[in-house]
Formats: sequence, structure tokens, C-alpha cells
Amino acid sequence: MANSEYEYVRNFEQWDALPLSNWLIVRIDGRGFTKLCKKYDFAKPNDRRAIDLMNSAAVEVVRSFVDVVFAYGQSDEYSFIFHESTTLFDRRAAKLATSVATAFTAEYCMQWATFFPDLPLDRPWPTFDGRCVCYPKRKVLRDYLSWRQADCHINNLYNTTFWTMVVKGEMSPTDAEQSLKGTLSRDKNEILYSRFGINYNNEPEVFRKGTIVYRSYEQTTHPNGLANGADGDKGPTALSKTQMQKELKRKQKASIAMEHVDIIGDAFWDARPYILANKR
Ligand code: DGT
Ligand code: MG
Ligand code: MG
Ligand code: MG
Ligand code: MG
Repeated sequence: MANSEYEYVRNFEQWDALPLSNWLIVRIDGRGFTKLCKKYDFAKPNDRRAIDLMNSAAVEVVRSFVDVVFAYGQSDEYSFIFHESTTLFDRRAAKLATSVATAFTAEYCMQWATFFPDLPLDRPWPTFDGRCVCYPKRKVLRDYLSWRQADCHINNLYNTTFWTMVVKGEMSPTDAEQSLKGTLSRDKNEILYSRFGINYNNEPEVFRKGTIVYRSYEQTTHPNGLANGADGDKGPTALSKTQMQKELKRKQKASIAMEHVDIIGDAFWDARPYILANKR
């Protein structure tokens, strides 16, 4: 096809491929959910229907992006980890972030009625922004996930204490906020326990830990089931075309697991070394 005289404008586009050998995270976050939660009167501090909807949307996103090895969600956000060797969309940042965010948005809106059957969704439709972050080492990736899970814990402990003081303790929001200023975790645990008889550790794990979603393989059948979890010195091995097709089938066939467990410690990862294995 002959070039038109306008073709040169293409040169103004920027190539935004993310560096090789980095784990790519796409984090999506609900736009203006503070307002949205009020509009639909979400339960405070946690609305189980809303969390289940987030998780269900995330499962479909993980299913459709086969290079996602793991996802973590809490509140109105979800982080999707693409394997360090992914070549999806030539690793272009904008294409990855927008594709994941729009897929998530579509799933969230399409599945809304399943989780909120009596609450019709209307304009402005919920939407999610998306951003990419690169993590050059497994250790930093693990720290990223720990950061999100710690954030979930800190917010949930605060919100649980705050709303218990307001609802059960009949305090005004201002007074509750005031008396929580400068308190440590143990102080909040103590307030919950001594004043309201609530043992925070008995609160549902889904609220305290958030949600993880991953492709689950029986270790015995996974070729890299015993792969070393430490950063390897060899880069990911190139696969032949047939191997790649086999890999794709295997990933499509894997079941998708959802759990609410600790991912800050090593136990979860040690039991499933294939999730962050060098080879896939
Ligand atoms: P953004 O992300 O900058 O567009 O602004 P927001 O308003 O989405 O703020 P963000 O993402 O920092 O915080 C999430 C908001 O969503 C926060 O106000 C708490 C609220 N939220 C999330 N999950 C629940 C829930 O289950 N129940 C209630 N009541 N609120 C929730
Ligand atoms: Mg925000
Ligand atoms: Mg938000
Ligand atoms: Mg958020
Ligand atoms: Mg096109």
C-alpha cells in the first residue's frame, strides 16, 4: 500500500515496551469508588457482594490473559502479575494496562446483576484505571505483594474498629476518628476485644487478607513443579512453536484457584514454587 503524505504522523507515537526480564504488574483501581459505594449503599466497612463481584471479574481476567500467573485483590483494586518472560503485546505498557483495565471493567459491569440482583446498575458505569509497574527481581515482586496485603490489613483493622465504634458503640464518626488518632494495631485490637468482645483474628479472612487468584497445577504433573524459587541466573528458555502451543493448552486447562491466605510469609510460595518459577 502506498504511503500517504500523512503517514509521517505515526512517528509521533511513542514506543512504550517495558524492559525484558521484569515481572510486569498491571494494577487496576476503581474510579471514584468512594462515591460509587455511597450511591449503591455498600455495607461498611466490607460489602461481601462487592468483593465477590471484584473476585469474579478477576477470575475471568486471569482466564483470558494466559500469561498472568497470579493476581491479588482488595478494596477496589486488583494487581495482575504477568510472568517475566511474557511477550504479550510486545510488552507495550499502554496496551497491557488498557486491555486489562477494560476487560476488568466489562466483566464488572456485565456480572453486576449476578451479585446485586435487586440493584440495577446505571450511569455513570463503574470504570477502572490501569497502570503497569516492572519488578526486576522476584524479591521485589514479593515485596510488592506484601505491601498490598499489609495495606489491606492496616485499612481493614482501622475500618473495622472505626465502624464498630460508630455502629455498636454509637459514637459519632468524628469522635471515633479522634480517638483512633495515633493508635497502633494492638490498641485497635484491644478496643475491639475489651469494648466489643470482638477478636479481630476471627473476622473473615477475605476481609483481613484480601483475595489471591492463580493458575493452579497439580505439582506432580507440572513440569516445573519443583522449580527453584530463587532468582535464576539463566533467563527464561526459548520455547519452540509446538512447545509454545502445548504450553498454551496447558495454561488454558489449568484450574483457577481463589484463596484468602497470607502471602507475606514464605509458606504459600514454598508450597507452590511453580507460580513464580523461571520457566513456565
Ligand atoms: P480513585 O481511585 O482515585 O478514583 O478514588 P476512589 O474513591 O476509588 O478511592 P480509592 O481507590 O483510594 O479507595 C477505594 C474506596 O472504595 C474507599 O473509599 C473505600 C471504598 N470501598 C472499597 N470497598 C468497599 C466496601 O466493600 N464497602 C464500602 N462501604 N466501601 C468500600
Ligand atoms: Mg486512589
Ligand atoms: Mg479507586
Ligand atoms: Mg483503591
Ligand atoms: Mg486495531
